[in-house]
Parts: sequence; C-alpha cells; structure tokens
Amino acid sequence: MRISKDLKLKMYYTMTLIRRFEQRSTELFKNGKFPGWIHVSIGQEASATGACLALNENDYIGPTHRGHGQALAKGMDPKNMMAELYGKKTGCCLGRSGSMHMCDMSKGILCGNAILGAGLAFGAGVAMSSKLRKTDQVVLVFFGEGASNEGIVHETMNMAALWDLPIVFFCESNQYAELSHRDFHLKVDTIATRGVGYGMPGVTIDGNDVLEVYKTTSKAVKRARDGNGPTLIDSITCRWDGHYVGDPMVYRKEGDLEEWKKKDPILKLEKSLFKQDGILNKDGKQKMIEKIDQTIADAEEFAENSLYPEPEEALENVYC
Ligand SMILES: Cc1ncc(C[n+]2csc(CCOP(=O)(O)OP(=O)(O)O)c2C)c(N)n1
Repeated sequence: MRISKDLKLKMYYTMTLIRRFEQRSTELFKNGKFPGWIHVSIGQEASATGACLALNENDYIGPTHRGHGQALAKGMDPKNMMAELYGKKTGCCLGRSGSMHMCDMSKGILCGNAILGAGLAFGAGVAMSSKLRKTDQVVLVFFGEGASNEGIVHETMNMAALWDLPIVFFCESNQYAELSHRDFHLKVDTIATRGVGYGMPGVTIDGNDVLEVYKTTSKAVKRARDGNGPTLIDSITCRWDGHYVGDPMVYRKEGDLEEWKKKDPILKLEKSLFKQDGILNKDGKQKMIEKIDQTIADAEEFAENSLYPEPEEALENVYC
C-alpha cells in the first residue's frame, strides 16, 4: 500500500500535536488549572494516529479513558478539548465530561468511557445501526490489554463476529494496566490469538510504527466496510507516564522506560521523513512545531477565557 507524502506529513503533525497537547495539559493540571483526573498517552501516539487516519470522516471511534490522542486524531478541535478539561461551557461536552468522557458526534467521536470495555459494547451497537441502516460507516473501538480481560469484551466480540458487524477492535497494548504489568494478568503473548475463538482475524502489530498501524487498520476497515465483519488488532506500544498524572510509578519494571523511549514513535517516523528528500527537513519541522504550539496556546487561551456552566444549568441535556 502506497502512503502519500501529504498523509505522512499529516501523521507526523497529528502525533506531534497529541504529544505536545498532552505535555501541556500535564503541566496545566499540575498547576491546578483544572480539576479531576487525567490519563495521558505519551509514547502511544502512533497507535491512535494510524488507526484514526485509516477511517473516513463519517466513521466512528469509541475512545477510552486514555482518549485525548484518539479524539485529536479523529479530528476533535483542540480548543473544545482544552475547554472540556477546564470544565468550561465551551468544551466538547459543555464542561460536563472532563478528560474521560469526551465526545463529538459531528466528528464521529462516540463518548469516551471510564468503565473498561463498555465502549466496545456501545460501539457494536453503533456498528449494528450502521449495518441495518446501510450507511456504510465503520466503528473502531479502542481498549487496553487490561480491559481485554473484561467479560463484556468477550461477549461483544463474539456477537460482532457472529453478526459480521462493521467494527474494528483495536487494542492499545501499552504494557501496564493501572499498576500491573501485562505479565501479571495475561498468559498469552498477544491477545490477537483470541480472534480465533470468535471467528475473526487477529493481527499483532508494532504500535509505535504509524505506517504499519495505518496499513493494518486500513485492511481491517475495508474488511468491515465490505460486510465481512470485525478484525482484532493488538497494537504493541507503551505508555511513558503513569496510569494517571501524578502516579509515582513504583511498579514500573527496571529499565523498561529507557528501552521504550528508544522506540519513540514520533522519532521513528521523523527519521524516515528526513531520509526521503523533500518530505521533511529541519526548517519544515520547526515551522510545524511552531504551528502546533500556537494551536495549543490558542486552545489554552480559549479555555481560560471561557465561562463555567452555571449551577442552574446542571440538569440541562440530561435525558433520564
Ligand atoms: C469495569 C472496570 N474495572 C476496573 C476499572 C478500574 N480501572 C481503571 S483503568 C484500569 C486499567 C486499564 O488498563 P488498560 O485497559 O490496559 O488501559 P490503559 O489504562 O493501560 O490505557 C482499571 C483496572 C474500571 N474503570 N472499570
């Protein structure tokens, strides 16, 4: 599969935006600028980017509790995301969701979910709707290797395969689930092998290689759109930060962070873009970073200057 120069640059831009957005939101959170809890995905940018860029604009994603990168890659406006983190009225969920439940239906971003595995069942419902209404839309649901052991994940995969739903199950295997290394709760080397048990293909990929993620996801999306049912993708990556911002990471395996940092997904793509003349050079990189930093600064200013919802608005948009 040939990947155009423009798409490669878009991948680089998106991954860098995710990283810098999350680095800045970490600083803002630590400075007490907004309340709650945030889970960042620094180190995993290639997985969210390659997966989302393989989708059409009107396809859907089901994000996780670690979903900033997933939503940005699917096109959420950084202003609405930052304002949501701040709990402001101008946020993507009017200040009601915070970091973990962001959505933007106009961009096909179904609600993030703090209940592990639940997003898969919602996603299968949306995929079923797409199939019944013949809209040709595909749903890609993200989950972690920790969530892969939840009952709802197995029930959903079985049903989705049985009914050939247009859905892609995308596992961001980032090595840790809360404070547990994967070896602590998984007997198998890759959860892709579980696909056999449901009658769907399972593929293991280097989740830090955005080109590989994109190619594999594109095939899975085509299979789903063609009516041939779901694919299970195990995208092997690693989170560099704690489970949540502020996590002291005392459980982390010695030396593993250093090893994973050598496999930085952004640097990996950068090296290949620099090598192929004309795609990116030092100047182009600098300009792109300036643009990204301005986008983030604008988002921050927008969030700072926006209003909080009024207490009497608390029950607006509540359906039941
Ligand atoms: C049903 C359910 N069980 C337990 C939790 C508590 N919990 C929150 S995040 C997490 C670990 C998630 O690990 P993983 O699915 O690998 O995603 P990651 O955080 O690594 O991205 C757990 C156990 C929860 N939110 N929901």
